[in-house]
Amino acid sequence: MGVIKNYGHLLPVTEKTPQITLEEGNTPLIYYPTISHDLGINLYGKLEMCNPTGSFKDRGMVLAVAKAIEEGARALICASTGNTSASAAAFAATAGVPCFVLLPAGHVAMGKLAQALMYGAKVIAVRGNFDKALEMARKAAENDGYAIVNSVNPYRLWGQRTGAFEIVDRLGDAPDWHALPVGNAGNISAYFAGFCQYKEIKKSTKIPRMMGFQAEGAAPLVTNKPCPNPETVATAIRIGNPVSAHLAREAVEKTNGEFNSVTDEEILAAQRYLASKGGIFAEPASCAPLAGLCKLKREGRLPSGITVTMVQTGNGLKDPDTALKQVGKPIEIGDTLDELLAVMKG
Ligand code: AN7
Repeated sequence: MGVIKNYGHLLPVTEKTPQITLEEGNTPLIYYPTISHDLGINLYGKLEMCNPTGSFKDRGMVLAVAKAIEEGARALICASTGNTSASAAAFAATAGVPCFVLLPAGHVAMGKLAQALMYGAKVIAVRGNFDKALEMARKAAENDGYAIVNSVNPYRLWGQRTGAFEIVDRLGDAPDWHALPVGNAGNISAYFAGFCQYKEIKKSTKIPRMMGFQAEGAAPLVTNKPCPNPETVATAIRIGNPVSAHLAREAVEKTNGEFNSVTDEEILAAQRYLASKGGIFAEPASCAPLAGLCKLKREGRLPSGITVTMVQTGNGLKDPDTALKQVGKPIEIGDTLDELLAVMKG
């Protein structure tokens, strides 16, 4: 059905809002038996990578694009580390509006770049980082007829609240902890707002501790100051000056949550762990929460028996380069059964 049809009654939707959809949302919430056992918790993954463009961005983008059209926009613009651009380009395509996307040149995963180009967006590579590209996009959007669809657009965060609604609808109540990767800090703010909204209308009895994980080389919310030259293998969260920092801080403070950082090595180890023990191949940024939970476990700061949900924000297939650099090559053999049997015997 999609986010607008499913949850429109809880969102700023009117009869005039175009009913755009790519059937985003309604993603699986899966239980990880092996990893839960290892960590001594009940661990669930919200598979946002199962959205139509392979990331969580579709939930907010559908609403941002629908409202932009409702309000008379003639073109969309965004800056992106990759996933926002893929999502914006896809919804622009289905809605029939032009879309301009600004990407940090050379720092976007291959799959995301392919997506934006295939959906037909005008793709512009900026020789600078994401923060700089976002500044440019915001300025350009001041021109008449352009709608900016980054998470500075409030409808993005409204749409992304629906992830929290679905978790509560599925579990029957909110989890104890909710863990997610933090880049521009929109998603953690949106989930917090969603959990609060659901508690207010008595769909849940509690609000989880909001646990935000950043990459060590791009951790402005942990260090409490902007990071002028963010660097991490998790290019999705290679962001030094998050626009929703104030909202994210509020989410963490009000829930007694925390921001923490994990190294690139920890992120990649978590990516292999999630794939090989959980059966889910998520992109590096999406594995920051699991890396963070493992770190807290090592430090003796992960209470046993709690229910934790983590957001698997993007699909591992978007960034095959990073994956292939970590794992061995296939074992190549000739086309004889003897060679195959020899390999199988080890
Ligand atoms: C896979 O696409 O900012 O903290 O421009 O792609 O809400 O920014 C992506 C962010 C986490 C961080 N995981 O979410 C963009 C962009 C993945 C992401 C984040 C992103 P926010």
